Amino acid sequence: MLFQIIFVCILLSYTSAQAPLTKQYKFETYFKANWFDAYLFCRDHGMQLATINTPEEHEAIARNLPKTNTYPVEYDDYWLSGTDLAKEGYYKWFSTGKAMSYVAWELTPNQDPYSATVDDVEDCVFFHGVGQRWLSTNCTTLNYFICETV
Ligand SMILES: [Ca+2]
Repeated sequence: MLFQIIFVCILLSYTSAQAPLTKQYKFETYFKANWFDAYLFCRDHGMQLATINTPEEHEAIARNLPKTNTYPVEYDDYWLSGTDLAKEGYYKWFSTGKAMSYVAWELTPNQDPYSATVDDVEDCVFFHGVGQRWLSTNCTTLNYFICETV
């Protein structure tokens, strides 16, 4: 009996540590939606708008991003659930309520690390298909989006 309890505990901790590898994504490319509709669509389908918590999750999305255009701009942009709508400059994952433990912002030349992400217009985070990094833009922009398993 004691052995069984210990085994279950080890199994649970192993499963927890490996959680990012079991996450499944749905790249929604049938239609574009604003950030709010994207969030609602994912929830309505038993999933949540994607979060990226580790470099491995970032790579998994980058590797599997659908090519929706033809060369040279093959990749569109995809909403993630990051936003600073609640508090300017403090980006969190709206799907989980968690602060960003890992970030992969894309900065263009001449932008300092903060000017790109702190304003009251560009409040929602998307995965920039061409740059393979994150940017923020107006939440009413129409984009494809990524749902993930809860
Ligand atoms: Ca903002």
